[in-house]
Amino acid sequence: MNYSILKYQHESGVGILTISRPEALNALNSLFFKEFNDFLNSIQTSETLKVLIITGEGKSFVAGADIGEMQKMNADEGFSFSKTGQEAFGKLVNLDIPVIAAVNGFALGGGCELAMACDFRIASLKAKFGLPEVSLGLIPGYGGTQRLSRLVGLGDALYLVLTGQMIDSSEALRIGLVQKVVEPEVLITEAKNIAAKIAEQSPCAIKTAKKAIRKGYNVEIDKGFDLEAELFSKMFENDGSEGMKAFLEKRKPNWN
Ligand code: CO8
Repeated sequence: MNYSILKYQHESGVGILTISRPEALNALNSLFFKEFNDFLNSIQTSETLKVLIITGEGKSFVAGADIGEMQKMNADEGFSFSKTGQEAFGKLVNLDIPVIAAVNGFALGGGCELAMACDFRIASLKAKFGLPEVSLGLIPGYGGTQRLSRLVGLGDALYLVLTGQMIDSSEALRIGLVQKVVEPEVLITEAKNIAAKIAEQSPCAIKTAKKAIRKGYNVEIDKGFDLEAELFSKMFENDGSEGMKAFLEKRKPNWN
């Protein structure tokens, strides 16, 4: 895989994808989406990758969609740029494996939307979050108007989008936009430790738990319970029997 904006390392089941366009604070342009789609296609069939971490190079996670590129667009091009981002982030959400955003700096506009499309977010004390699109005469267009309220509730979503205000990582933690805040120097180590903990578990249980939560979140709760029971029962024909047997035999499980 030869990319100009993305850098990728994979070790012991944990992949780290770094968005590297620091001269523009890692702003998302068309080339990014081309490379990101290629990357997501390439990992979909990986049998060794168990967790993906996404981070940014330099002082920014991602400072938004590329304003210079968007400024030249008409409404049709804007629609298609929005759809490109929504589809790519949708593909990320639908990966079988968990995805952790390790937010090192600015996560603004499309960058905050990318972080929200990950399964959860670990932030450095230096991270800053915001959806400042209204200050550009725009609105969030990569899923932000829909995902933010689902993550933090209606009031905080409306507050953040309508004021365009940037918040620090402590405030992001308070409203539930991030799950953990750490010192900048240990951000990647902490993300790797969490990823390693997940990578130890049954890959089938991890994939199935993610599916139950993600799919169940978008349906009526009774349908979610049905989905859970169906997926739960399938685990008995998979790693469930080995996991419970290993517990009773006081040994480590050998996952399928
Ligand atoms: N796009 C393009 N270039 C950018 C972006 C961006 N989003 N953000 C920063 N840059 C560039 C700057 O222009 C500057 O370039 P140069 O050195 O050539 O002048 C370089 O990065 C460094 O930036 P600054 O000098 O501004 O760095 P500061 O530390 O002074 O400020 C900020 C950092 C506060 C992050 C500031 O750069 C900023 O406000 N950036 C823009 C943030 C923003 O508004 N983001 C939202 C963009 S809109 C969006 O994301 C919509 C998503 C949905 C799209 C739907 C499709 C239609």
